[in-house]
Amino acid sequence: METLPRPSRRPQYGSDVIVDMLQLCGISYAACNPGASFRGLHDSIVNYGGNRLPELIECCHEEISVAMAHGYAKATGKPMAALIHNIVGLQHASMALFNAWCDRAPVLALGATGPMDATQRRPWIDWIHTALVQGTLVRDYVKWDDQPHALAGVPESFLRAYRIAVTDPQGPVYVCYDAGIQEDVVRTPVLLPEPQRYAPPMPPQAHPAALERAAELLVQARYPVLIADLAGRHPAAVQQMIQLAELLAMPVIDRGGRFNFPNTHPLDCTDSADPVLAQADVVCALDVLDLVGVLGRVDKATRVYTAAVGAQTQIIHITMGDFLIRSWAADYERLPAVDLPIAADTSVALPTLLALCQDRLRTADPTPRERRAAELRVQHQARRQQWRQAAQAAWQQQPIAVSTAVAEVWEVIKHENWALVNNAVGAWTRRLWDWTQPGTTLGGSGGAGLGYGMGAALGGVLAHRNSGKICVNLQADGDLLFTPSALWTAAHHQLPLLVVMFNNRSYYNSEEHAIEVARVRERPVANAGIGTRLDSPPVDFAGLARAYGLYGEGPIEHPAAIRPALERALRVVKDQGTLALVDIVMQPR
Ligand SMILES: Cc1ncc(C[n+]2csc(CCOP(=O)(O)OP(=O)(O)O)c2C)c(N)n1
Ligand SMILES: [Mg+2]
Repeated sequence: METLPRPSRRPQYGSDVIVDMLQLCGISYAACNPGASFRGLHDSIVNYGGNRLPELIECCHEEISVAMAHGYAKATGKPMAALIHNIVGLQHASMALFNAWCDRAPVLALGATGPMDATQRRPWIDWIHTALVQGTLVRDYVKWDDQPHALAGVPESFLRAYRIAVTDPQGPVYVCYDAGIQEDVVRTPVLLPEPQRYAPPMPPQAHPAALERAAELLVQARYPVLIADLAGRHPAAVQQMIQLAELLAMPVIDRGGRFNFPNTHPLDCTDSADPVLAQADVVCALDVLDLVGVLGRVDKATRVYTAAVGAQTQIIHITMGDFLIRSWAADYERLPAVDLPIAADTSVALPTLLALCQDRLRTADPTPRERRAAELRVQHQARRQQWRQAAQAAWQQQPIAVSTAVAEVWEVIKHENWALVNNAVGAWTRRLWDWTQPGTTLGGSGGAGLGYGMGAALGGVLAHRNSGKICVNLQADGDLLFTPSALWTAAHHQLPLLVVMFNNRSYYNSEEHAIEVARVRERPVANAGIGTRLDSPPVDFAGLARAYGLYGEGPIEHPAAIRPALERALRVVKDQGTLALVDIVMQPR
């Protein structure tokens, strides 16, 4: 746990103590939309803390504040705070908290309420904005919520919240501060704890016998397959997965909750999961959120599930997932059949598993593994080649093909030190770009709640602030229309970000469902665009960026116009250190 020296200043008000705790825990940023319920905390951050540790990041919607903290947490592994105004702010924040929850991302949501002493409330507003207990609104999708009753309990409550958020499986926490507690004068000195003595527990190792069994299964396997989802949240685990896969010549399927495996690696089989799974006799899953979903396919129209693996395939799953289950949302997914369930932190279990496999293979004949590795390498190269050819073949198409836009962005950023901080275009980036380093991508929203992209991307930018990294957001149109005012935050705080609009002028996912249903019911497909398309009128996203004082280009409708526009936008990002947006109108998928 990274902690800082105790503040030398003396807290005068309750909210000063909260700032001391934020500083002690090394919280760099607090995103907020303002509100009277935390006016005490606001004053303490800017005047007592000097707007450092944390620095306020002003947002125009609480959903953006939390999405920023969500993206930041994934990019840094550390939580940042989101300050949330009583009941109303919390209702706006709830969607983004749900995303962070499903994505197992640590977010420090700090709310405010009251005063709980009813005699201190102003008429009307303080009453309608007070709830008993406010945290119940989000209790089902935060790991913990609290509302300290008195100032003396604030430090411990804060430490507990921090610790719970960052302990695996990670997740958001919500702590609500009574306006009265924030604004009261400190009469009795509050003892500040030493945070390092309250650090999160060391991550757990797997049961030794279970790891032995896993190693045995893997080395005996005819065709073992590795599937990873959140394991890459520990950057060290990426190298461990590479070593394990190379040792066993295992094809790897990266589910992409975090960056797990380089797409340039010859064992990466992410885009041919089904043929690989069909051959698997042993599957080793690492922190996979929806294992049943990976191991089979559901027909979109009929909802019938077909397994992609054979009934005899042995499944190993190393995960801490069993320790974070709630009843309200079914984000625990379908109960998977697992032959060897192992509760452990993957980054601790993997080196041991690797060593056990190495031991067992010391005298084994390497030929079958070498042969498999060679086959997989050829298949991998062929697939990458096919994708490049497919993109080239589609290059001239108008409307612009998604692959064209993805390929053009790659040409512009490939020599930069880049990070993909939001990726709304699915598979094509993985197919055409080189993803080699941990952290080059951050994964998705987790909860599939729209409005995530721009806020999360800006959280990624905050994480890489002053690092020289070029942050890229491949942004969907419908998603941005939920939270467009995130652009104002980017402008206000000078957050450099290359935004490329993948603008299909549609809530296309929904349009696609409408097409599917109409087809099955033999009704007119032509009506699928009613209530789903965004083309009448088309949104001028470049104009939207300009309205917030930012650089915007587009709409771009010709393939040849993409690259020069991207190059101009990149110059703005680099030279002016601000956000620049290029709006590309393209095919739906
Ligand atoms: C808050 C919220 N409202 C509605 C939906 C339902 N929904 C899922 S995908 C989708 C369309 C998304 O459109 P866009 O972001 O433009 O992406 P596209 O599918 O067009 O690529 C909608 C409306 C949702 N997931 N979240
Ligand atoms: Mg769209």
